[in-house]
Amino acid sequence: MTEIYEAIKRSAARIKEAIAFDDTGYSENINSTGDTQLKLDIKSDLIIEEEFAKVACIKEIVSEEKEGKTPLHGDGIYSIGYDPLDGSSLIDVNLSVGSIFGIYEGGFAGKNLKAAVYVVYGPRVELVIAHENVTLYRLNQKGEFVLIKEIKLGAKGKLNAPGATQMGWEPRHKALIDAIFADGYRLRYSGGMVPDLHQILLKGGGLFSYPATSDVPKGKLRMIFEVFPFAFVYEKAGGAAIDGKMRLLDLTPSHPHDTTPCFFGSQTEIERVKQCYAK
Ligand code: P6P
Repeated sequence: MTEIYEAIKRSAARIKEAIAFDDTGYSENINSTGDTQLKLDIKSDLIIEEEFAKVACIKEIVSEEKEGKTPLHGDGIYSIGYDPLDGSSLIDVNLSVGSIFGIYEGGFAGKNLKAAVYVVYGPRVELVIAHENVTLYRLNQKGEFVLIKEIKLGAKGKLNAPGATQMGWEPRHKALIDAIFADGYRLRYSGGMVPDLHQILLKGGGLFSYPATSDVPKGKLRMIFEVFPFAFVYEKAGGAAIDGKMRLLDLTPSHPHDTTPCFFGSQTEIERVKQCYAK
């Protein structure tokens, strides 16, 4: 697993440079989700694939930017699902974006996730590794990721990150979000999953939601590349992650790009979601 973490660190340092200085324009390509790819999406994906190709324990990879799986090493044991540059459309307004990695053994089901890693490209570049626990690293002037601290979620937080188009929310979802704000929670939502979830983790807790809506009845966020890795991070940090009823890591996608409604948060907030969606 260490070799995988080192490949991710090398990729992060290269992607940081690309974000800072490369062209942020659109390519001619459309990805499997139907998004027009930024040149940076393609470059970030190529960087990660190049670095993972050097790691013998990786059997296959699947990227949000590609339709299917890419085999790497026949004797490898790990399958990696990743989103190379999540929220990349925020780069041209200079907001933080991220890379997300799920490290699976035995296929891309939530139950097979063995570790999760994400990188935040913000005012500073930070990297979080979730294995037995959740640990924060920061890129220093020498290009090294140095250990900062372990991350733990409080039982109850203060931040609320309500995703998706509000006019598409179910009435019970709108009532839940309104009630949480009525309890004094602060709105923290940038439209970038990585910085939004990172902020809740570092600020002690709260709720991030991307529910089923009338326009995306199965949610927008992808199970393998986005949802499962962050569900793993939140659970290892002492929080919880559900689809409204079920634990997210108990789900199995039928297609690599399957999406699901998702709620990540401290235990108290997730209990409120369960009560809301039990009705
Ligand atoms: P909305 C970015 O495009 C992304 O995939 C996630 O990073 C983010 O959480 C979500 O979409 C934002 O979606 O519909 O709230 O703008």
